[in-house]
Amino acid sequence: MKILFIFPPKKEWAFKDIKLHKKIDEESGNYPPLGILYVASFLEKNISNCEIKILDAPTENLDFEFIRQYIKNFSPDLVGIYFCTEYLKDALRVTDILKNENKKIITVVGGPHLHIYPLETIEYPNIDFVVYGEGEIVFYKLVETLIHNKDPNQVEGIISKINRNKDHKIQFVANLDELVFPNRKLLDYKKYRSFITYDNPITTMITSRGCAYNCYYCNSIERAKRVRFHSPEYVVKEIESIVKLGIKDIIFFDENFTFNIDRVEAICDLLIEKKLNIRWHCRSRADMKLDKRILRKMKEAGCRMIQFGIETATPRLQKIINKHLDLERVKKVIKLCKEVGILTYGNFMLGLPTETPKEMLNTIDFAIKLNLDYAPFGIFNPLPKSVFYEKAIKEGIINKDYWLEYVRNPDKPISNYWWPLHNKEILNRINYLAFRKFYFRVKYILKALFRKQSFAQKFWQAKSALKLFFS
Ligand code: B12
Ligand code: SF4
Repeated sequence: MKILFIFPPKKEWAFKDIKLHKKIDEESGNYPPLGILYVASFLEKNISNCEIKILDAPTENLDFEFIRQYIKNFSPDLVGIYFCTEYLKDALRVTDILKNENKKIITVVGGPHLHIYPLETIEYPNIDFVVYGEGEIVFYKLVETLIHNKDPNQVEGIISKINRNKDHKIQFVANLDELVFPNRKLLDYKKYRSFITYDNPITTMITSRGCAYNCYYCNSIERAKRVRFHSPEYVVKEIESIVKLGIKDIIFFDENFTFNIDRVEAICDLLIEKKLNIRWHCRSRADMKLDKRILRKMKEAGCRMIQFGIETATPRLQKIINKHLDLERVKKVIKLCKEVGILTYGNFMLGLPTETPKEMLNTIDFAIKLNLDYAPFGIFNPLPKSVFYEKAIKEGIINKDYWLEYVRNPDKPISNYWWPLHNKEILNRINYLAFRKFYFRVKYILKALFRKQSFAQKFWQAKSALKLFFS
């Protein structure tokens, strides 16, 4: 069986006119489509006689015409397409191209969009199967069933036009170590680059799945999942396989890499013992058990940067978003990171429900005072299926389910993306101000110039900064 996976081109975003974010996104690098890699690699390992290819359109700069031609030449039996809600239109366009070229191609869609809108998606005419949840085992079972001419509608986690009315349950992988390392060789793996790492090429890893928290702005299905971990041995073996590819910079994209400190310590011990000499970034929360001892060990094991979701400097809003970070603790952890030589990155949101312009300005000043190495600021937009969005619809603050309208008809982009009780112009102005105030300071520029980083990276950052400034 010939199987093709497609990460669609990113052409038409759900939001009509958020320009700043789009520009930053374009400048920030490109990351391997890890979800597809996991699914493809599991299949590759467990089923022989399948020819597997992946097209990562954004990284390879492929347009829809290229995809059409590729399908003609490769002539796949089955195509798996990654769906993300904010680029739904592009993903649907890929399914249309596939069926226009050859009605017999089986189209299977998966990814985060299907975690939240599986039934709406199966309504589209050119989609044969939806994979509901984590895809490795479900997709493998589907392919096996198709190869042996059995009934695909019986596979748990598969939604089709025939079985859509059944009671479907989202699928998770119980034991992560039963999975297969993503086979990065299925991609042109040296092409992946990140704006903020020490050097390039980079790759990404997920060493745990799920999340133990419930931030009200979040729509990740992660928040509904039990946290599951890869064992330290599995993680370090995967890292060894990456080092063999000649890649030294790794970003761990786990929601919270430091959730289990004992596991972090065990991973660090193994990395130190094996002298793997890599540089890695991870994401954490400031209220984890990060003390000087563990941070020192992380640094010794190659940790270069920690990303913290701080979101707001207003204690009242920390409660409203159900994050409850103690801002004194945030200051302390950032200070500790600096003392041991780990770079810090803080995410912030502007325009949270009930936030005043003064509070937004205060958050910007807080980020500056923390002296973070990177601090992206985004305008809060209520995400579909997040607690904020659902509640606002119920209470009439948002007067229609515009995400559902968009999901049913993505030809009409979303224009009112911010919290409705805020003024869009003010939000935009504060958002630009945040970037200007944070990044265009003499102190910050000097710090960036002296940051330990490859020369090529510094050059890229300087060029992008100028581009953003003049735009
Ligand atoms: C790393 C990351 C990125 C990276 C890299 C993305 C990439 N190339 O994979 C960058 C920074 C580029 C990025 C960009 C964006 N991201 Co992002 N990102 C993540 C993050 C933190 C991890 C993704 C990951 O690797 N997960 C691990 C893998 C194993 O899980 P997975 O991708 O879901 O894949 C599993 C299943 O979904 C399924 N599956 C996935 N693909 C396919 C394909 C087929 C055919 C099948 C059968 C199954 C299948 O099986 C996989 C294995 O179990 C997630 C949050 C999260 N925890 O998942 C957000 C997340 C995916 N991102 C999100 C968003 C909104 C974006 C942006 C739109 C942000 C923006 N405004 O620009 C862009 C969109 C880019 C795009 N075209 O998709 C949302 C998506 C929400 C949604 N409903 O679609 C998430 C869930 C975060 C959130 N809660 O808001 N992101
Ligand atoms: S935003 Fe909050 S709830 Fe969502 S995945 Fe991250 S930590 Fe969990």
